[in-house]
Amino acid sequence: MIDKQFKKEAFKESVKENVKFLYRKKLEEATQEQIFQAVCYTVKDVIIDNWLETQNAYKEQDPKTVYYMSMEFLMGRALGNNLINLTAYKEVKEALDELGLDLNVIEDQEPDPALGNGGLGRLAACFLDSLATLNYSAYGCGIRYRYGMFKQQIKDGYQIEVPDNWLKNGYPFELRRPEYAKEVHFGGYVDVEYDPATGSNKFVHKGYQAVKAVPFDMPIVGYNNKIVNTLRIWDAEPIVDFELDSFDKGDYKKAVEQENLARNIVEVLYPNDNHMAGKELRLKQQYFFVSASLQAAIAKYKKNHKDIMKLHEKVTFQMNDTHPTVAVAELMRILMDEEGLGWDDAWSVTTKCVAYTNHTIMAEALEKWPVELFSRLLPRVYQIIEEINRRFVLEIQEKYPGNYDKIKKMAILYDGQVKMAHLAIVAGYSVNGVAKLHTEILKKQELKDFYEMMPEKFNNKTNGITQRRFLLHGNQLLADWVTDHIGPEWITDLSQISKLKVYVDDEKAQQEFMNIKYQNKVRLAKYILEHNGVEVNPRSIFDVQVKRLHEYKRQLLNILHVIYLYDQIKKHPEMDFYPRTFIFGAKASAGYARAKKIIKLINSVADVVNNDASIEGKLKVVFIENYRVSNAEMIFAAADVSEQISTASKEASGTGNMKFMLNGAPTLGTMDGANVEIVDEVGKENAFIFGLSADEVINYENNGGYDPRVIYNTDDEIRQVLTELVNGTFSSDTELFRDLYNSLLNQNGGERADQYFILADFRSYAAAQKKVEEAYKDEKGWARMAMLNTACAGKFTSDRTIQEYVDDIWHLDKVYIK
Ligand code: 26Y
Repeated sequence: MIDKQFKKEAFKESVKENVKFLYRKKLEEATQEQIFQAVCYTVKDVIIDNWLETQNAYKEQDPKTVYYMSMEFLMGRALGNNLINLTAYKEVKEALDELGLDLNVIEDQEPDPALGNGGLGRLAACFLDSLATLNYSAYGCGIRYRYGMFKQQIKDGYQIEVPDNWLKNGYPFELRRPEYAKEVHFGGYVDVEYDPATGSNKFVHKGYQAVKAVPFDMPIVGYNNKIVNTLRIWDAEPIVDFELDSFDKGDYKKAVEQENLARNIVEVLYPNDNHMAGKELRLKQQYFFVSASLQAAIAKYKKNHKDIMKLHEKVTFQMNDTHPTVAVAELMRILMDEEGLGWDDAWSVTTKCVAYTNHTIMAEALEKWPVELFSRLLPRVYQIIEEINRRFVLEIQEKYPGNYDKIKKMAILYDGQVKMAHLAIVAGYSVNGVAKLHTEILKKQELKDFYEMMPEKFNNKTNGITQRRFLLHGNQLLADWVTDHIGPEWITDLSQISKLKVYVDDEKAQQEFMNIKYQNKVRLAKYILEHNGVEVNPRSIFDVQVKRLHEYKRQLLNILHVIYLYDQIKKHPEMDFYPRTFIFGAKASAGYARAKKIIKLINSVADVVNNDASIEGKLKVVFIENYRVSNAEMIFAAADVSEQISTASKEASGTGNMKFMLNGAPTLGTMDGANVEIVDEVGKENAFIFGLSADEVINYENNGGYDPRVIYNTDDEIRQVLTELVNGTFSSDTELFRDLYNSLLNQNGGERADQYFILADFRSYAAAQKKVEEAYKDEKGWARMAMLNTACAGKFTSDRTIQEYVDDIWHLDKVYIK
């Protein structure tokens, strides 16, 4: 099904027209960036028609709609993905070829819209793709940050953060919708006024600062189904224009403040992943987009529905972690103060409309706001939270009379803090974790008291990824090969991919599969040479760890093991060693000193190892600068080994693990997050599992930790590796890595020695790595294992995840476009 606009001749004409129209140039005179814009406008033209039709169909069929509320949408580039989902990629590629243009080069002109940090933001993006593809009415609701995730440069081995001005040249796929602007209010105070109309008191918010929220819509194209949904991201504008003469002095000051407030609110994405900083501006961002989104959703509902008490029949709000949880109180406020409902009615509607997804058990990621800050910034909303809390505490007391410990552990307001997770759980009609193990840990540990009190709310939704971006677009060679063998159904029904299992022992298929992997490795090697100046051998094992840098993800374990291998090769030059390339990619939060030190260590080890001629290129270490969605697609396609080595119990799910698996890279990992389910699907003989279990880790933690010094004192090789951190092997400054060294051996304040169990797992990791090497030497065995990973990845499509959300939580209706 090819839209008529994608007939080659028409397409070529349209691109030329757009270049002329936009830039007053002929095609030959245009820059690649200008051609990119022109191509996007041609594509957008097709999308707009489908977008209109979809929204008309929604109006007619009136399906229930999910609003996916998220501070982050890590979309990645849209052009290639849109062409893929319009099933026009190949035609457009050929048409551009005929114009002497290279689609890859044009795609490379697009900035990565990086309005997210990592897993949580990318999950939101995959969900939008699946919702549209599965014919569900959905909005993504977020913030149009002027600056997304920073660009990472590596200078002298250190991370430098460079602002990401992604809107610099204008983003061709967005649409400004000023007619849907909403006002959002901050600060001020609440007055109680007698309302003669109702004969009761009402609460009036006064003396606030106002900001105008202006939506920008981005099209979310479903795969081959004409559906186009909307990602609505909000920009902030000042409400008052500067008409100086119309202001007295007080208003002038206020006007300046409102102008500044608007300018600051959407300025930048906080680059913290799994770490709460507690900044006032962050709470402003949260309330800003939540309030605007709720107002818009309710206005839309009211256009063709009279009874606000039935809101939940047409609308559901999914809160992506606690970041948008102020939605609970804001919805209550709108229902009471603007729609005139009483408390009980408003609560009844709210608790049928909001649901909450938890993405982490890391204590430092839990959002808690000081009451002082919260009540000053959002006085009316805070008042409502107080009342929600008062009623909930009564419920606790009724259920557990005299048990004050329960109140301490579960209250929303406690110790001068607003606990956002508690608010989300109390109001949410569903609370879900993101992998089986994670949900079990929530129920048995982190949220135990809540689970005991309201078990019916808790459920699991194991994460997934979209195969359209991470196989069809990212690995076109493999995608074509899969389609040649089992047909194209896998594109919208990934369970079909299990049909590849019949080929895993077929030698021809094995060779083709591994040959594709080789070509993808050559492509990555070229990228590495261009971007890092390092030559890597595509015949070596590509062992890859790409993800945010965090201590719990244990990049440090990986690099310490590289040092260990280096020592081994130096000590036993004659030893059998299969060439290995260790590839890292990771951004560290700007303020996370230890994470940044780990980046420096990786680069320092790379410098020494890559330049040591005596090891004859057996070992290479590469740190890929500025890891992001666009280069991720290429990296997954080229990986032989997927490093998923978090301390068991710490990684809620992981989604990179699924992308590697789909692209035929076996997992080297701990029994953590979704790794557990990957092993369930592929079999543990087709993965390399090591390390403490989640239970063991939790057990140690509940009993005072463990003593890494015992290992240090008894294992000479481990001691040698650690010593090299501080003896000048990797830096002439022997103090440079002292903090890393100390973190592994010494308790520091409240922080235990080696709190992420790196030494505890080291030997088991090294043994698993040895098994990887042995397995890789067996070419056929490896090909079989790699193919099985692809063939068993069916469960990990976000289409499956979304269908589970629909069946168990959202209950949406399918809509078809004629
Ligand atoms: C509080 C704030 C600073 C904050 C900001 C970002 C807290 C957390 C985050 C991001 C969390 C995140 O990305 N979590 C990841 O979510 C993925 C999708 O569910 C999981 O696969 C992954 O294990 C989890 O770490």
